[in-house]
Amino acid sequence: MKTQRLTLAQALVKHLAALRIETHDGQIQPYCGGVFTIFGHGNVAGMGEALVAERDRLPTFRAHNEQTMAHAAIAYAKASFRERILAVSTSIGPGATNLVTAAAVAHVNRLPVLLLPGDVFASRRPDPVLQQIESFAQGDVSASDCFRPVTRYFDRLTRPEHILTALPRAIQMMTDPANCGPACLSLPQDVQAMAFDCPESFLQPELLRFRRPPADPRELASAAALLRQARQPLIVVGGGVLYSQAWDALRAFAEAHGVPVVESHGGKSSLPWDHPLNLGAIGVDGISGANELARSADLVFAVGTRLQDFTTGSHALFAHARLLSLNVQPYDAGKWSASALVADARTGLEQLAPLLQGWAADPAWTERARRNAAATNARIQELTTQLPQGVLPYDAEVIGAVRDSAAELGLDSGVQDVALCAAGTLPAELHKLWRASKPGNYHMEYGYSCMGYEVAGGLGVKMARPEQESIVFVGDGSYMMANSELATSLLLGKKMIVVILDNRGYGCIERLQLKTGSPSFNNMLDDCVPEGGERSRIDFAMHARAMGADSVHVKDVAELKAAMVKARAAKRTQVIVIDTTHTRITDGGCWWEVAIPEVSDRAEVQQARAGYEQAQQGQRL
Ligand SMILES: Cc1ncc(C[n+]2csc(CCOP(=O)(O)OP(=O)(O)O)c2C)c(N)n1
Ligand SMILES: [Mg+2]
Repeated sequence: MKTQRLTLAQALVKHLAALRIETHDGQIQPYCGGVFTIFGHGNVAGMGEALVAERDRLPTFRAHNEQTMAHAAIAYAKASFRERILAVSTSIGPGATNLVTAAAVAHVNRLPVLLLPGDVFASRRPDPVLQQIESFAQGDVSASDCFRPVTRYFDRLTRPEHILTALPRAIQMMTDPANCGPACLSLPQDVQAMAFDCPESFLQPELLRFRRPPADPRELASAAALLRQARQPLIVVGGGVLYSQAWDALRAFAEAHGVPVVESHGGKSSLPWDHPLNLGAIGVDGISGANELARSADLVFAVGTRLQDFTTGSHALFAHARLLSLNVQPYDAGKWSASALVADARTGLEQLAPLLQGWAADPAWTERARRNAAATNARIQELTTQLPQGVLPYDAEVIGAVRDSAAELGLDSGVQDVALCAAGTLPAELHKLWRASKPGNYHMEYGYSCMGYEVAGGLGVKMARPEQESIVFVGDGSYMMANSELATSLLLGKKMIVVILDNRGYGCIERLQLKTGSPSFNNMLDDCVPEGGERSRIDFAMHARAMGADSVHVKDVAELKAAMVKARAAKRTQVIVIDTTHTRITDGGCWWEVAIPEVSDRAEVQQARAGYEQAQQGQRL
């Protein structure tokens, strides 16, 4: 066996640089697009030396915060339909634990990212090294153990040759459609620098391919029988449809059988917004037309969705329908006593086709859905084009102006733009109102809904899809939580357009607080000034300018549209700030379970509790 004397870090980096993947459409591409890293003593010597040597084959990107550089890597994987990844290398201690929230983001969203935190000396010679947490009771515990519950594969490499088994396992998991998620290889700093005889075959890894697991014949037959009984079926699509690139199969299925489609946050953009059977957003953030139809469905065919509470209206939305769930992951397929159809989404839909020949939904149901979809789109047009008079705009009007600015340049926003968001009021409005014409053009991190994903996510999207406009919608609260990768976007020459909606506080939580019976408390900035404090006056445009971006604070929706036209024409990162109100929203008519106190002196809370208990009666249990 031919070998090379290499350190663990050198072997790791060379393997990553050599990895190729055959994408679903048959192209051969590098699997790892590069490595985000912030160096510290825990990785600068070991990983740093290995990365600089391979920088022509595997680019290294410097960022400003470990959590957010991992967010960028996660967004990159999502925007690539999980076909390509970025790796993330950090120092030990705080550099490593800064990654933990991002690991959780990737874990819930089933997205691949290779996390490479440094770890304390395996030799224990300098114990405690700077930034070692020191457990009194467990000698083998370090900060990196925090990754165990939030990664799908965790390994601490205490010998250099461990890389030979650990890295292929991590990659196997990340390219497996059912188990896909974040992998963490924790790298003690002395082991990173230790040499071993690395087999040359490890440096020329085999071509990676994606699997499309087919359905079990008996599950398939039961699923077909269930569908054939349905008169008012409804397809609920999730992110699995996008990751499986099943959009053509989905469209063919819906059209062949006259089945209307509604979209979760993860599934939105699987069908173009104006497809006659696409009713749009379902659930807590859904639009009333889709939610209204869902209540009458007799069979819900869930395709590639985790069925989280926002999709199911906390299990009260289609509580009485039968549930059939096509999912590549059995954990998801079996949720809520669904009839499970475990398979890749595209393969499963294609396998069902011959078994369903001649079957169609009740024509009156399909017709009702078509009318509903047309009416919903007319309503969306109305909501997103009204100009508020004498009051602050709300998110719908901002969304419309951002979208319609494309037409001024002869562009189609639905085709050109990737709209990205994660938390706050905006997800509910974008879910309902954003128009996406192509798969992946709606990028919502709503598995963890992690404030601070947005700006960094926009960077990751631009890295994955340089030919598209990466448009970040972000509230003032989320922007304040994490924004430093704005500077990274300029450093790396990755343009994005960030639209900040400044309603001066945590608007969505304020509304939730009032709805649950509490008074305004600790959410809006003006309600949070103690004696001796100062009224907050954050100048977002000035802040963005200080980070190197071009920025403007517009005074209304008309100015926003004009600024967006300029921003689209620009080459570098643009930030547009607009003052908005949190007091107007687009209601979708769907309940969400938020636990209300059982006892309280406040009449408003008692009343909210009574409503809560009543709504619970409608849940599927
Ligand atoms: C990291 C994190 N912390 C807390 C929350 C809970 N949370 C969800 S939305 C929100 C407020 C968002 O404020 P902003 O971005 O200004 O949006 P707005 O609702 O005001 O439009 C909070 C605190 C969260 N989702 N993520
Ligand atoms: Mg806000």
